[in-house]
Amino acid sequence: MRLDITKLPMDLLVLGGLGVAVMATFLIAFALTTGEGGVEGTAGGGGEAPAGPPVTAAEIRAVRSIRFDQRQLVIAAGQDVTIHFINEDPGQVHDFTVWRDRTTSERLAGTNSCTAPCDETITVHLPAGQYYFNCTIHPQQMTGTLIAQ
Ligand SMILES: [Cu+2]
Repeated sequence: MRLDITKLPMDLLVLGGLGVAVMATFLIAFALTTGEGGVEGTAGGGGEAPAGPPVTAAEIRAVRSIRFDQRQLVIAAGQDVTIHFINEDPGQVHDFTVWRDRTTSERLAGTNSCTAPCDETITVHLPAGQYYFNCTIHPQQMTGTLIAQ
């Protein structure tokens, strides 16, 4: 009887400790997720690229009105990467074109242009570095940086 009484609080303590640990993990994971969301929201300021596994399948959207949903796209370097371009800017013609740099003298890859709603897919294979992308229909309004790392 006495043994049971002393044992019970110990078990509860252990369980409680585990519960707190699980809760803490949850909170940390949540905080990290929220933090990343915030960074994405302010993308365009440039700077450090988000860490994580190499991105071999990226997605970028043309959205209302006449803009890309991202100013910076980070992909894996030195391997095939599929870029899925989704045009959801109603009635507008767009494409997604990758250039060596912002002089747009050397075109590296690009989708066909299409009128929303539509989508196109290309595969790129780029050495590590910083590149430039735009929509050739709206080369001033729709631009961004492509980072292969
Ligand atoms: Cu465009």
